[in-house]
Amino acid sequence: MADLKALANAVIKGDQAEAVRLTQQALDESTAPKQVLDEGLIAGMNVVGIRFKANEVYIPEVLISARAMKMAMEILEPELIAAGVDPIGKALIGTVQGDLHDIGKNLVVMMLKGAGFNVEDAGVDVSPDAFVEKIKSGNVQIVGLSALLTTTMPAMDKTIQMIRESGLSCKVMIGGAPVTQNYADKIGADGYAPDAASAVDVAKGFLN
Ligand code: B1M
Repeated sequence: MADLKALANAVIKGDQAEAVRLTQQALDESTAPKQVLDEGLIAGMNVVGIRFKANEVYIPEVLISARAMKMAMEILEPELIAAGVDPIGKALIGTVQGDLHDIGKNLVVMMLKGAGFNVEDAGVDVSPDAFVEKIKSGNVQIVGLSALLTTTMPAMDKTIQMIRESGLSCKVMIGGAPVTQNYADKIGADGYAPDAASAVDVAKGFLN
């Protein structure tokens, strides 16, 4: 019987080799891919998210866990697709125009993937036009904008304006060190998250 608790623990500990081995073992034993995802990988990343929010673990540990999950996902993803398992939502995340900081944005991408979202990473220095184009072509429900510079925060405002003017119905959340809930309210963002784990809560809230 596949040990999905051990798989969750491997993700929590960031043990790549063990996460990959246990994922393969579960699949070899014909465990449903969705069960491997939910009770193994996502369960593990959930714990990491909770501990990160509580300051019990820090960014390096989160990155190591996310990497273990990513490696295991490489084996699991084709099986999930073959089994027709749908992601819980589609998100597009990028760092806004003029801004090259991507460490926080990458964490948000990883945590959302860990929570079962299909995430397109738009990269850095993404113009408002490029965001709109990607939303249109990608059937995106949730857009995440990251900014680390006070000078690039106005690009969030511009991007949201352009999304609204284009009549797109996606929800927009924003985040990044200089960003606040007040700023999110001011520019009409649908949500603000102070960290990557909270970004998952905000994104899930959009689906309800
Ligand atoms: Co830059 N930089 N940097 N930098 N840099 C800061 C941000 C700065 C505070 C340093 C300082 O002066 N004390 C300062 C900004 C000042 C300001 O505007 N308030 C600054 C500056 C000025 C600059 C340059 C202008 C420097 C120069 O060239 N003169 C330049 C700008 C380049 C550009 O973007 N156009 C620049 C360049 C760089 C590097 C390229 C060298 C490098 C970036 C490398 C990279 O990202 N690949 C860099 C770095 C590393 C930093 C610091 C040291 C670290 C940022 C970081 O990665 N933090 C930073 C100082 C600092 O913060 N101590 C600094 C860790 C990361 C996990 O945190 O991104 O905040 P953070 O993400 C958090 C949350 O904010 C949240 O979740 C994450 C954690 O859970 N979050 C979201 C982030 N995005 C989110 C999106 C969401 C939700 C939550 O929803 C969508």
